[in-house]
Amino acid sequence: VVVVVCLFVGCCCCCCCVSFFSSFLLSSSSTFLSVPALFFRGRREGGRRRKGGRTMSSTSSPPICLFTHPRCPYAQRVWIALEMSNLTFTSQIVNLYGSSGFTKANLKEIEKRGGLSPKGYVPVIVIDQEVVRESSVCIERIAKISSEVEGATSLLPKNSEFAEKMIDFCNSLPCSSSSPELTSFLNLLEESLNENEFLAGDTFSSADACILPFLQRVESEWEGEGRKYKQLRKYMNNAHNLEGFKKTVVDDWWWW
Ligand SMILES: N[C@@H](CCC(=O)N[C@@H](CS)C(=O)NCC(=O)O)C(=O)O
Repeated sequence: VVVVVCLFVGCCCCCCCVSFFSSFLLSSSSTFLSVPALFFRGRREGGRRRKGGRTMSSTSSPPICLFTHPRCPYAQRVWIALEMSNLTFTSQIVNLYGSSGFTKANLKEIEKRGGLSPKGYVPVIVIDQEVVRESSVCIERIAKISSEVEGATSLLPKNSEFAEKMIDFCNSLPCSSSSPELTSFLNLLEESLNENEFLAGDTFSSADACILPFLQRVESEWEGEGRKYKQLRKYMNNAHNLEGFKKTVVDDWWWW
């Protein structure tokens, strides 16, 4: 009798539980379904997958305008970065030392509008409403944008610490086609190129964009150097075949 009563009570409890949970599931099914639905919607619309599996946001490119002069190595840095990143941009040549066309005074107006004290030096980039100057700062901004925009080629360096060190070193080089500082700079690059195809890793990065205009200005100095700078020579040969660099090389350039 006890066994029968227990079985009867147990069955009643199970039925109650099943009916309670099934009614709860039905009444709140939209909540249960909406969590994964939201999760997948966010992933599909807000992100794209990188090769390595990391998700990155895919924004559209902001309007970018480069204020430049084709002979300036600092402006060339930014031009190379924009070309190599495949970002869409417009450019305006600044007549730095004359009074016709778009002049230094016009550039200063742009800087003032962006809240900067006017200097009238190129390069300057305007990203949406934001005015940015100093070539290495511009390059850093472009590299970040290139890593976020759908369809752009990321210029973020694999070895960011080395890239930063090399860019700082390049920025502090004395203005001369031969100096002890330049020699140690070139030796460091040569060493890095023994390991990597590009200056700061196995892909073209902000470091290449920053340093190429300077290498281009001194590479003819290596002609009589015998077997020296073997990797650098190879690197420069490859660089001269890159469309994004080729476009920026002019016959008549300024030193830095
Ligand atoms: N440190 C600056 C240097 C820029 C610079 O020196 N630009 C030169 C042309 S290559 C310039 O605009 N000079 C204007 C002038 O001399 O009045 C950068 O990296 O952007």
